[in-house]
Amino acid sequence: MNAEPIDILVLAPQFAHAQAPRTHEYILHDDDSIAALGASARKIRGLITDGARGAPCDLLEALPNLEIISVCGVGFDRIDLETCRRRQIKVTTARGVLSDDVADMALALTLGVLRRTVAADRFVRAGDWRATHHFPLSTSLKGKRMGIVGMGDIGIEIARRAQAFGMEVGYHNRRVKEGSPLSYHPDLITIARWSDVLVLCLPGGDATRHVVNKDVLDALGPDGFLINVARGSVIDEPALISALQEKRIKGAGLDVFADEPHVPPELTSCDNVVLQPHIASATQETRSEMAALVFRNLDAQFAARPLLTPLAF
Ligand code: 8YV
Repeated sequence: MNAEPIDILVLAPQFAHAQAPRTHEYILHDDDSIAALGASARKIRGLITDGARGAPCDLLEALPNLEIISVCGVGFDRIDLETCRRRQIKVTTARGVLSDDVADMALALTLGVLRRTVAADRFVRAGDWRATHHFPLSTSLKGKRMGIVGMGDIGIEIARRAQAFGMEVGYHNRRVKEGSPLSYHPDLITIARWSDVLVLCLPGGDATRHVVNKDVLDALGPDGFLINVARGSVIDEPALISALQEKRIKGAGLDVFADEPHVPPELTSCDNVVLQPHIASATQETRSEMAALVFRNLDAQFAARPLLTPLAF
């Protein structure tokens, strides 16, 4: 351990207090308001945050000596990158370690909605099996087309899994993935029209806000399903609710919402949706790898070594 402890502000305590190995000694400040930090604010050299909390402008303004933001997640839509660029604050993410679990969740939601496993569980618990002996037929994955929006690390893993289920996979991305054998669709309407299951795993933020709107949902159509493991902000949620209520799409599997943890009652009362509380990366294994990576990046920064997973921006 180096002699001089380094002050770190913690906005994501569940990660910072994990038993992650570290080579520096850190003083972890859990104060969640800038006022509570008081004079300590000047000492803060690192910030641990997550996708939900990010690093807004007013917080960065209050931390004049901040050098690095270590994000416990891959989403950086709530980080004020403009300020980071101007002040040369480095940003690292948990890129790589959570792709498998998030991809698993995309498939779990796909199975939940198409095979209706969650509705069938409710059916058994309610005693309806005994009463009616009949649960309605569901939908096969095999032979269906899955359109993936956002072909990054997570999209690649979703594609591999979907192919193992016998699905045909296509994708939409800002750029064509050179060498990918999957069919490329140049815009959201085109891929929605092509897909039976449209899976969203694109970055959040201003550039993608409400890109899944009424027109995209109508292109997906009455036999189509929507899966979202990206950010709630990418969907126009009221448009999704109308599409579900009016059966203009067949179902949805959602891990993320526009205003978490508030989920509109129109969604919780809807039978053709499966809802999760933003837990795609929330397994013991992945969360401890994410915490370890957070500290490995901080250790690298304070030992003047190259960062492991720097964000290029
Ligand atoms: C985490 C996420 O749930 O990686 C992301 O951006 O949204 C998730 O993996 C989140 O960072 C923890 O709050």
